[in-house]
Amino acid sequence: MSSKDTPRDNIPGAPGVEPPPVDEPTRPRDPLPPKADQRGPATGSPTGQPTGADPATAAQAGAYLTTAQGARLYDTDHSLKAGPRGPVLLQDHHLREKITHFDHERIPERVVHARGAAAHGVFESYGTAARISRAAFLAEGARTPVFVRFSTVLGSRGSADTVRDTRGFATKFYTSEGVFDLVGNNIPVFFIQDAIKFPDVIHAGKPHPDREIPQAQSAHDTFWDFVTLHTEATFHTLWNMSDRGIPRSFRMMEGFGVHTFRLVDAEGGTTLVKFHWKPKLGVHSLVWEEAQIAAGVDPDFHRRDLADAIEAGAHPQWELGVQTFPDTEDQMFEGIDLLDPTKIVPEEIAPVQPVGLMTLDANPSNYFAETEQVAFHVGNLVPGVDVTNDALMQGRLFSYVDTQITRLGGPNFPQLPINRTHAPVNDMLRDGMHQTAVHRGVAPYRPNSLDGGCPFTAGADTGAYIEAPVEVPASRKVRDAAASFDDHFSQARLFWRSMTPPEREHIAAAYTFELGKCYENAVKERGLRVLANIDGELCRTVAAGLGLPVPEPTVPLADPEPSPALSQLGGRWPTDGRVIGIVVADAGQDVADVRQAVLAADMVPLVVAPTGGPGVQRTFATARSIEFDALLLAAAPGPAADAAPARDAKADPEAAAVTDIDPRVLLLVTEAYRHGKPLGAFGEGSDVLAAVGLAAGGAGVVARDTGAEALGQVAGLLAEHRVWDRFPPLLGGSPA
Ligand code: HDE
Repeated sequence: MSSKDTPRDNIPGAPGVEPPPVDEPTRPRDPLPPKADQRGPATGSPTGQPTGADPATAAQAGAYLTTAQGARLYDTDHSLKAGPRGPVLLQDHHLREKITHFDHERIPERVVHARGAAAHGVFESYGTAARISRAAFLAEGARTPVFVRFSTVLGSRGSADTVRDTRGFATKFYTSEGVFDLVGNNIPVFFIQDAIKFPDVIHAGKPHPDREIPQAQSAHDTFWDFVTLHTEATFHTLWNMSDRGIPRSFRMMEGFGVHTFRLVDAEGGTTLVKFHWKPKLGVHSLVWEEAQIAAGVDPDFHRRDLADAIEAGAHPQWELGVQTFPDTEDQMFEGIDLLDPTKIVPEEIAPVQPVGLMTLDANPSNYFAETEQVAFHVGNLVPGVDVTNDALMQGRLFSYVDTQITRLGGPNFPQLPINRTHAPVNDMLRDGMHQTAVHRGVAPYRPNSLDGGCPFTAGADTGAYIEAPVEVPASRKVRDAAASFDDHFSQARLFWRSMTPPEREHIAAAYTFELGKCYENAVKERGLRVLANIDGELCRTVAAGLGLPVPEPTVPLADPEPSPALSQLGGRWPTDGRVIGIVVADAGQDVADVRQAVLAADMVPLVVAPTGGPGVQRTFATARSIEFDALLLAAAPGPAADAAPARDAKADPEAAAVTDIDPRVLLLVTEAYRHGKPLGAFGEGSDVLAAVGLAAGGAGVVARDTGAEALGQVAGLLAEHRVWDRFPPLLGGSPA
């Protein structure tokens, strides 16, 4: 990063490009430029042609307030009235324009995946897939601009980020051959095997239709009623109940195309593939209490994390990889039906082969224009990438365009700047709401002679998208599925058996919590019947929590080989962009050295002091443990002036009575400890550890002479994400 790009004071999150004055500025000047970390969509024309225009031309210009038509205004605070105390005049165009536009600012939110955050980036192809796909973006060295939107599924636009849910991971590749959208999730399987059931699963997961509660949650009767009756949802539900349902960060999630795709090479040869995104930072999760606190304290936790990391220069990266399978007539691999989206192919039997690297390097410059208006579609394919007969995928091919027409107000949404292709467009689609192309000619039809016969159809040699001419199985018309789709439990058991002890604890706790939040006992009992078909110990643990009898399994329980790739534990990963809280005694305490050391390690230091002041990012009143990945204790601050429950309910008077340390600091440390976060003390900071009964040298708790030494230890622990030794196993499990 150049110094021009460095966030102000090295702390991301400044609202604007320059610090504001205290007094309102009155001297006219042009709009400020965007922040260094921000970028808008490329400035192509609505018909996909490069214009070479400066992106600033899409932004507003001029120092003076105007109407939408560009007429300058002298007042925007008073309506035009018949005298200072008189009625408002209908003539007031400015009033009407301002209010009318405001009245229409909202558009319908997405029916699913309404809550999201996005970033711009680039995909660089290794060329390793060129052998199996003729797609230009997979050719060696090809660099393709991308826009990625991450999302939760169930919640409304304003819901919290850290709820237990599947996450969307949708990537728009602006390739030279047209837009390719890889619209995936962070979980490799789905609740249903056929798109016709999508309204059912979503209606069950959304809030109850009578009271419209709970928001953005699966812990309620209708969800569990459905997934326990409709047992093909078992495996996806288990993923949701695992730590995958509560990611630490969008930057630390895997992405999956879910369906099997068909790649087509230059000679027309085909290969079946499953797409995987592998995050360079590893796959990490929150712990449930942390997720719940974050949902209240910082509902924008994931959105902020992504934007801050990019602003701080910690640009997240994912490797795109494919599992490849021969395109055989039965479309099976090692007994696994590749057309069944409720099944994975374990990476141990079909390794993920890297094909390129994606780097997200810029934040959007406007949420609505970009993140909200982006429109993905599973059918946006390019030559070399084709679909399969997966009945879930086939229904999606219809749904995505259809939903945009309502959401984005008509059929011309591909012309919105964020959706514009970078390949020239010559369609025969005309008119419609918000048409921004200015078409020429008189013959938007084929065949024609009046426009010289243009547009012409292309062939394979001129880059046409030609569907792979695969055989369609000769059969009868039926509403049915293959017999292999009836196995709903064996891969759930494979997943359970692949988990380490702490991961199993989290799963058992999640089921106990979610089923425990249901009102109806019948639903809980049915939930236990499903668990009995996954694992006896899991079922017994949850049954004990629910206070219900343990049912017998109704299917034979096999003992499949565990798939270590499914576990999130046991490795060491980069810590770029992780947040370190540094607790000081007062705003004046000099921790410049340790701050610099945190920055030098590509992490973000946040100084936490009793009150605000220069160089302080959080106070004891504003800080909460969930925003820090680890804590450095540089002092043992006494109770601050606001350390009283009347001022701050977190200031537990009982804690204050037994120590002379501010009770909010004690809460910070005990919560961070409970959530498995590394704690490093230096100087008087060791007194805080003693006050909460933690011994230096205990699991993930270190005391050192200097901040640099303590940071070194903490960073080493953070590479494993959490201090897993703090969670002694109660259940069995594969060793980490
Ligand atoms: Fe989607 N899905 N979906 N979905 N989906 C939508 O499209 C749909 C499915 C996914 O950030 C909608 O533009 C059907 C699987 C993501 O804008 C809608 C079925 C997977 C996003 C829709 C599925 C996904 C969506 C809502 C059953 C993972 C957010 C708004 C066959 C592979 C994209 C919109 C973004 C969004 C339909 C199942 C991923 C209604 C009918 C499986 C990441 O068209």
